[in-house]
Amino acid sequence: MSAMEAKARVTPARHKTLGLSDQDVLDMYYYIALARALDDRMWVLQRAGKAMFVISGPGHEGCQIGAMWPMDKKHDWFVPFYRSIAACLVKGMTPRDILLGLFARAEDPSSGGRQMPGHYGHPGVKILSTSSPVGTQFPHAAGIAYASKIRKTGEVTMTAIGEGGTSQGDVHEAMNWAGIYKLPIIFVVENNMYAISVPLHKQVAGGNVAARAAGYGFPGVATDGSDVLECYRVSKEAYDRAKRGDGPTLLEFRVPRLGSHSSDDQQERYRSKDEIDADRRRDPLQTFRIYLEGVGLMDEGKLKEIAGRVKREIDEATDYADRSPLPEPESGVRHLFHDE
Ligand SMILES: Cc1ncc(C[n+]2csc(CCOP(=O)(O)OP(=O)(O)O)c2C)c(N)n1
Ligand SMILES: [Mg+2]
Repeated sequence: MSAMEAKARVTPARHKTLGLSDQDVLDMYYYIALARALDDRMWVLQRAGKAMFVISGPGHEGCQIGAMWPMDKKHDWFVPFYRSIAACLVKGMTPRDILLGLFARAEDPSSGGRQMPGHYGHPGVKILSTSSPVGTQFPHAAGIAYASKIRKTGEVTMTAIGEGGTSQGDVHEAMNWAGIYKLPIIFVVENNMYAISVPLHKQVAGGNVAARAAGYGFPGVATDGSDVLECYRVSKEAYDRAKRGDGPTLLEFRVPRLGSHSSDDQQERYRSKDEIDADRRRDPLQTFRIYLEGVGLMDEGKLKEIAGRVKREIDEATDYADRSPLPEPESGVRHLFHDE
């Protein structure tokens, strides 16, 4: 939605009718701002030669925060993809954890500096490590959800992917399996209309990701990914459904793509200026701020306070990760061979 539509959607305390407190929505905004500032910092560090590669999620933050909000951060599982920064922050990773990965430091919780940046994982907060081949996270997540069901743990699993990744066979096998066994799982597709430079119509037959869920016997819902509260609403429904034992949901969030695919890409080469500008008008950082201002929860002072807090945290995390030691070279083969 655009800024104008965002203004039109400000109804008195829309968040309260969804069961969210004033503090909840302020915290949600804080996480969007934190993820965006972290994203910006990573690009600066890459351009300054401090990091080899960045793949991040500007524009995707609003839907990720809405999706992760209903989850039990300690009990439930998340199987992310490389754009899941905001979701990983809400789940319990810190800016330090993310920047330790960017700098490939020994203390990086995702892989001890062995993986590419953006391959998030954290055993302490039940985030399963991301594999590089897109689509593999779906069967991994379905496997976790199947184990939870057998063990009757009550855990819900959420996984996320881009719309291009849904072309992979793994995705369909996982959804089929999840549908058959009514697994407690939420499949999130963050549709930014491109898979690197390949547009949706050359990647997704039929052009509608959410519609695919019908083939596997569970609901698929398409939502404007720049409307944070609507993303929360559909995610809460999916979460409650999984908890009740009624099975999976496929959530397609149609998100703006504010940046290039990665630091090795330049989207201006294959997208028109008008198209990129139209996406910029749907920035969730802006649309959610408009909502908060509209219901009287945000003003200049509050914005400054949040920006200051975010900057302090990211400066501290950057210094910490920068000073942190690299892995020992001898540790490079750890976990590849059996340790005696
Ligand atoms: C199986 C596989 N094929 C190709 C790649 C290279 N690759 C990495 S990301 C990507 C694009 C994925 O696009 P999409 O799923 O729409 O996610 P987005 O990056 O747009 O968020 C591709 C082709 C890969 N990692 N794995
Ligand atoms: Mg995409």
